[in-house]
Amino acid sequence: MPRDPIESTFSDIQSMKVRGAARIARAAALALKEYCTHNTFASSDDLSSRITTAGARLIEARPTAVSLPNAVNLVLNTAYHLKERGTPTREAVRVISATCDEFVAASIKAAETIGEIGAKRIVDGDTVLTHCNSEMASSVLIHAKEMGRAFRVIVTETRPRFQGRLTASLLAKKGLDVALIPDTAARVYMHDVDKVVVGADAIASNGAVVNKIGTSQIALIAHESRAKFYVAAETLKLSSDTLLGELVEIEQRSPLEVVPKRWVESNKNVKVMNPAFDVTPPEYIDLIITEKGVFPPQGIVLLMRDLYPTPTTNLS
Ligand code: RUB
Repeated sequence: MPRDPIESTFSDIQSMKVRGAARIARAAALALKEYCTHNTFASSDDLSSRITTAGARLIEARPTAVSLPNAVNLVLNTAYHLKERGTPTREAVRVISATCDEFVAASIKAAETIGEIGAKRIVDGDTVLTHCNSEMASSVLIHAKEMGRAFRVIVTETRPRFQGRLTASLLAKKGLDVALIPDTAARVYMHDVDKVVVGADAIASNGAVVNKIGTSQIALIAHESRAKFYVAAETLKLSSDTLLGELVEIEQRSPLEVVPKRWVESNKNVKVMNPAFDVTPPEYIDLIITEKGVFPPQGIVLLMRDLYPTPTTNLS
């Protein structure tokens, strides 16, 4: 049977075969491109309606990374406008595919730009802590190394899925001086840390950052130790719906990521909870590094109003 790009990408994202907010967004855009180039459509109306259903399915794969709906909606808006203009189907397919490719190229470029901007904040002698596996945070550290900065990196394991191991091996391959620690050792080592750099799955209009579970604890102890706390994230992570009072949904994942099945079976009275993300309040964040420059968390709302003037309702 031919591969269904929507269902296979849905399952890759849900199972975390594809993970990390930027990669999830790129995978969704490429799935929509494949969907529209490998199917036949009766009209641009038919294309717009079917790609909207496909996009809605992809958005359901994981609820927290706002880059996913932001990427899908960009493609769906293009399809909608092409339909409204009565664009011939073949041309509509061409424009939508080009939009998806441009989105992916812009996302890769944003990671480079964030790396270049963020690297300027790392200086010789620094100890930098990072959590989970963020392409944007890693880009900052790799660019700093390429700029010749001498610093060391501490990476938390990031239970329960151990994404920190991915980060540690990536950075070590790039020649960085890396140590891996259990999440529970973060406070012990924070005394040595000058800066924390993490990524984001969503950024709210008040500057709060949603990222991998454990991030907010690290922010709290960084604050206690007077270490700087930086978030590296493309503007695609801005959740414009939060301007309208919406909350970012925190994904709860399977208890089986935390404990083995036989343990669950022999401890039926224990409820095992596994939230995948948490929220770091703006007061614990020094800077948000984006491809459009660096912002204090309090400045995010202005950036959001510039980039998303009409989120869902006209606020003016
Ligand atoms: C990944 C995670 C990352 C952000 C940012 O969580 O929390 O810090 O997604 O990543 P998960 P990036 O492993 O559950 O997807 O900078 O790569 O977009």
